[in-house]
Amino acid sequence: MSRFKYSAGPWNVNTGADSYGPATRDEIPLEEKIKKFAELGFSAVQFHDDDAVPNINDLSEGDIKNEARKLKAVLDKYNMAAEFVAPRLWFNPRTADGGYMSSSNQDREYAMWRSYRSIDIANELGCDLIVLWLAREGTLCAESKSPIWATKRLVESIDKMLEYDKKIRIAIEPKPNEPIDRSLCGTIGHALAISAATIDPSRVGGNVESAHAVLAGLDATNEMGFALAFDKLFTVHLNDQNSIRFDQDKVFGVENLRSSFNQIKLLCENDYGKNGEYVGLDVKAMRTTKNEDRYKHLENSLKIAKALEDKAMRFDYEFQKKCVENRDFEALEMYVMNLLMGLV
Ligand code: XLS
Ligand code: MG
Repeated sequence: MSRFKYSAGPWNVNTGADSYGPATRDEIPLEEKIKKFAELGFSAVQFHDDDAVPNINDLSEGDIKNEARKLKAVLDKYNMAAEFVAPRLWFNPRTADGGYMSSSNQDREYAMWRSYRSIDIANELGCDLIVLWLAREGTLCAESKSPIWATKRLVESIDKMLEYDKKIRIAIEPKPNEPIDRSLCGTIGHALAISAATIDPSRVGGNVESAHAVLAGLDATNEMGFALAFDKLFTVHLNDQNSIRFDQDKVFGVENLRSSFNQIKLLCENDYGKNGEYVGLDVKAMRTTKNEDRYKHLENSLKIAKALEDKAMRFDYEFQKKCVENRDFEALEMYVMNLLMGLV
């Protein structure tokens, strides 16, 4: 039995296409993914605006709400909740130079249109959380925009969302680079500074993704802990990452098991989920994975997360206290290794 409610996104089950080659697996209809997520033990689905409402750019505001309502019926059929909606601001030609930080007024307006529609969709799906993964917010050419100007545009855009809907909450998902060269909001510290500058900081927090923290050269547990210290960890994206390179979204725990354990332990210790937060996974299958195995990475991530929950429950806090008093961190570290290796 898990103490958490887990969620996954439809993009977590993809075709395997990457920047270097075409699909290696078939596309799966959304309803089939939702059904399978429910079977695997997930409680909620994470959505991009256009996962929820395909062809969103061609539809009117009314039609978008109608489509979202249809999706809500599908979610209800499988007893699944929607966790959040994230405007996918990195795919459209109008966001080539970013969304909220684009140098073009018109393109910034388009980014706001997508953000308002995401809020409308969230309302129809019965969730109050918008995730902003700021994919193209920053610079490709360092001299192309002022970081001060761009940062202020982000605050302004979030303020507009907060004004548009008095209940909606925003979780910034920081990432230091990729696809942008230099992000302007690369860590949870940046996200919380942005939060503090908005008209309602209580409704702006973060979504810490394990892999993104690694890409920033930081520790995912401490990033999550930093947000928790200010009640700002609105959600998490658990996954794993082999050092500082392209974003890998690996199965949770397969690269940095000790860090993954500490992430789960932190969430357990702080009663994460008490305000309804989900433990989100954001994992990708390897490109080599065949059609018949295309949910395995999600299944495995869930198994590992739950196994680490068990380990966290068994953590010997008395022993830890003694080690800290004696400043015997060698013993403490070895205890953690033994725990993870199944030797205690
Ligand atoms: C990509 C992000 C993305 C967000 C949702 O790196 O992790 O998947 O979580 O927009
Ligand atoms: Mg993510």
